[in-house]
Amino acid sequence: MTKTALITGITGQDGSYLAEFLIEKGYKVYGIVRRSSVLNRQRIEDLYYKKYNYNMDNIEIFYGDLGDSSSLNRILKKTEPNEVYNLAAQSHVGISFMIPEYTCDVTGLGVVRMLDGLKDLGFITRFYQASSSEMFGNALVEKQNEQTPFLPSSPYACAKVFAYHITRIYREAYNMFASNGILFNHESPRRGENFVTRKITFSLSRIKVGLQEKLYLGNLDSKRDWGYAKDFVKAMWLILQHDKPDDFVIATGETHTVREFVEKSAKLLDFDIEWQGEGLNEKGTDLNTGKTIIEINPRFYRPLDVEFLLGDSSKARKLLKWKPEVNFEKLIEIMVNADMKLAKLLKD
Ligand code: NAP
Ligand code: G4F
Repeated sequence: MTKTALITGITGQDGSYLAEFLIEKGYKVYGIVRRSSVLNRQRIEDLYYKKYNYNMDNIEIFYGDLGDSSSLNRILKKTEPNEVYNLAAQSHVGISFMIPEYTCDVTGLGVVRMLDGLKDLGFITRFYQASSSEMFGNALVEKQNEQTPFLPSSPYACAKVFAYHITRIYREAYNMFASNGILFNHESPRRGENFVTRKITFSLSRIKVGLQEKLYLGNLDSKRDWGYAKDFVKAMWLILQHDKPDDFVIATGETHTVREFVEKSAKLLDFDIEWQGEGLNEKGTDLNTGKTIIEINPRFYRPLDVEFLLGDSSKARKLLKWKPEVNFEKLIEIMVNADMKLAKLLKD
């Protein structure tokens, strides 16, 4: 029997890598997409259109929305999936301060809509919830693990804490196989251009070929535990293959500042950055050309930021035998190479 999986958020960074991973494993993948005035299927284009030439044996797409339970129920009923990966969310932390109500609706309540639909249909399905290290907020511990208390610092994180607990509650109350993957930041060439890592590699590459003059950033001293998205989607699958539903932290165990990410990316592109000034007046100048190419713009500061994240994924490493393959340096290299290729194409 072919295993089936339903992915919400299949058009996103993680959804697209997970779809590829599962199809390689022999799954039939169903994906939920939102209606938009311009088709935004770039990340699954190769898979859906080019590789399989609209062949629906491997992948099938349905219109739905996490804000609309009738569409979700209809899709669940029609697909009866063995596994559900709930990846759809308004996933931008900074933007969640601008659209808090919408974020809580989709990122928080959307999860109840999925879980309740599954409960009512009564299928034997394994459910994965995309929980986040943002839930820890500015946790006062050196490394965050499954025991670390949550202290959310944004509407996004607050919605994710709700989603985490409602997943646990459905597991305990209704005996459902519902697990949380508490994933630390993971990046790739498919990362949205307004997340800091991609913004850096995308903008510096464009500056290199003359398509852009400056890169504007916010908090340079914030620290994140950054991994590679392809390594992290494998962990999602392993979480649902475990013998019982449970919650797992997935992280690399290394933390770096945004500033370090800039410096390492710039070096690969032969920029020689010197930092001058402080706070909002800080600037990064390329000593090779004397041009200031990095400036701070207050609009990229958040009303409240998480300054430090560092994950302890010993539980997943022990029980799931998961470990990341790509380290910080290699991740930057992968992203810079992909964005430089793109910038050169755009330039020509
Ligand atoms: P992403 O690239 O922003 O993708 C989000 C996906 O959700 C997109 O496919 C988006 O569709 C879809 N979506 C948004 N609102 C929706 C709605 N109302 N109904 C249906 N679909 C909707 O995010 P990602 O980086 O792949 O992350 C995947 C999940 O993991 C998210 O839940 C995120 O919060 C969580 N997470 C991510 C990280 C990370 O570092 N990447 C870490 C921890 C947790 P469109 O393409 O139409 O916008
Ligand atoms: O890249 P970011 O926007 O990612 P953030 O806020 O850590 O959230 C991402 O990871 C979470 C897991 O921990 C996910 F749950 C979430 O869905 C998302 O995928 O920002 C990282 C850091 C922040 O401290 C931010 O203030 O970079 C800082 N930063 C500095 N300048 C900037 C910028 N962030 C963005 N987006 N843009 C800037 O110009």
